[in-house]
Amino acid sequence: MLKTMPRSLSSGLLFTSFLLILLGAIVTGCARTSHQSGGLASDDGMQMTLAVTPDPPAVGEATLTITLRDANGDTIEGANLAMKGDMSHAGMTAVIANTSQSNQGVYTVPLTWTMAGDWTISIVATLPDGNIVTRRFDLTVASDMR
Ligand SMILES: [Cu+2]
Repeated sequence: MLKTMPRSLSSGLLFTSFLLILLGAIVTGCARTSHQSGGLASDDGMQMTLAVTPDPPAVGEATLTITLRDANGDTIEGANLAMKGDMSHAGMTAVIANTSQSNQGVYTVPLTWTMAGDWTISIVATLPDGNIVTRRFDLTVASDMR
């Protein structure tokens, strides 16, 4: 059937299909990200949850508590976590934190919210076996009213 179409039309259809597939991938990716805060397992089977104190977050010092579990629900010790907090606007300096200190799979690390607004926290965990688990968490930081 494609053979009977003019060349430009068939390549146009191919390109449209490609765009649709790409769009589908992006939408799926976003949907997956939005579930991360609930600590659901992703494709890799690993579970990473993030808790922030104080909660709700406000400008100033904070503590991130990250829990790592494998596909069996067992806690993962000995991982190295690299965290990056960023906002979507231009000129923002990202906040960086690292830790490899954990207690039964629970990692805590201090961090300072430098600005009120919507933040994205990217966490890259390098597991003892060399596997890497990456998650993103979105949260909103309030201005400090204390
Ligand atoms: Cu900012």
